[in-house]
Amino acid sequence: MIVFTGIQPSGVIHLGNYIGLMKQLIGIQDQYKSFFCIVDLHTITANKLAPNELRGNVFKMVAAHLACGINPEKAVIFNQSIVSGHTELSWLLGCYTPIGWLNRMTQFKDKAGRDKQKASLGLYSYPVLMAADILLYNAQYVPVGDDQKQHLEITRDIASAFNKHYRQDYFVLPEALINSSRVMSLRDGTKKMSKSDPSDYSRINFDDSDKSIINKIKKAKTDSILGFDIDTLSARPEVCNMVNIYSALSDIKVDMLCNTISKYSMERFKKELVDIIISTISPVRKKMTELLSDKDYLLKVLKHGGDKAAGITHQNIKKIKDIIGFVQW
Ligand code: AQP
Repeated sequence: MIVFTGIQPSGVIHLGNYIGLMKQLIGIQDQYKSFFCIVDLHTITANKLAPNELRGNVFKMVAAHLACGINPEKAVIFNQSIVSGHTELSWLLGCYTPIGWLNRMTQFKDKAGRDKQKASLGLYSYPVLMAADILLYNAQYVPVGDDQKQHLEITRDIASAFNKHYRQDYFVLPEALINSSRVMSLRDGTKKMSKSDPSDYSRINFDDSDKSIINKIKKAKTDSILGFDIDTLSARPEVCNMVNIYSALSDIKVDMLCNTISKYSMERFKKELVDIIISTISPVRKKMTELLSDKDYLLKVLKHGGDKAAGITHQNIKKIKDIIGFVQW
C-alpha cells in the first residue's frame, strides 16, 4: 500500500500542521510505502517568497520531518520541484479536467480573495497539480487535514475521467486518511491556524521560544464564561480550540479532559496548556536546530529521496504517455 502526502514550505511548521498531519506520519511510515513531499511548487502559487526564504523553508521542513521522528530510510522525503514528473503529469491531467470542476474549489475562492482576476493560473490549477502529486505514485491513501477533502475528491474525479476515456483502470482512486482535528487560529477560533496568517500571534510555530509560546497563549483570545463545561464548548470557538489542542497533545479525550478541568480558572488552564505545548515542542525544536546546522546532511536526505522518487515516477510517466499515444523511445 502506498501513501503520499505533501506539506508546503511556506513557513515553519505550526501546531496545526503537527496535530493535523505530522503526528500521523510517524505511524504511517511503519505501515505503508510512504512518500512525504515538500510541495514547493504549490507554495509559489500564492506566496512569492524571496529565493533565500523559500530555500531556507525547504531545509526547515526536512529538519521538521526528521525532528518529529520521520526516518528517511523508511519514508521517501523529497522536494516536489526536483521530480519533474509532478509538473509533467499536472499538464497532462489538466487536459482531462473540465474548468467547471475547478470553479467549485473553495480553497481557490478563499485564497484568491476579492480580486479573482489577479489570482495566478497556478493558484487556479492547484488541485490539478495536487492530483498529479498523488496519482504519479498511484497512492492508495493520502493523509490530510479535513480542509483538503475537496481536493481529494477532485483527484478521484480526474483519475476516473482519465480511466474512463482510455477504458482502463490505470489510476488507483486514492482515499483520504482524514484527520478531523483542525487547529484554529489563536486570534479567531473560526479561522484555521495557518502559516500565512499575517498575525504571528495566531499560531504556535515549532521554532518559537518558550517565552514566545507563553506570550502567545497568554494573549490568545478567550471569553468571559467561567469554567470548561463540555456542553457549552461548541459555542466558544477560541476556548474550544485550546481545549482541543490540549486534548490532542495529551491524548486525553475532550470529555474526560473537561471533567478534570471543569472548574479551572482560565489562568490555570492556560498555564497547563503552555506546559504541554512546551514539552511537545522543545525537544523537536532542539533537534531541528541541530539538524539545520548541517545543511549538507539535509541536502543528502533530499537527494536520496528525490532520486528514489524520480526513478519511480519516470516509469509511471512513460506508461501514461504510452496510454495517451505519444511517440517515445
Ligand atoms: N490548522 C490546521 N489544523 C489541522 N491541520 C492542518 N493542516 C494545515 N493547517 C492545519 C494540515 O497540514 C498539512 C500540510 O498543510 P500545508 O502546509 O500543505 O498547507 P495548508 O493546509 O494550506 O497549511 P497552512 O499552514 O494554512 O499553509 P499556508 O498558510 O501556506 O496555506 C495538510 O494536510 C493540512 O490539512
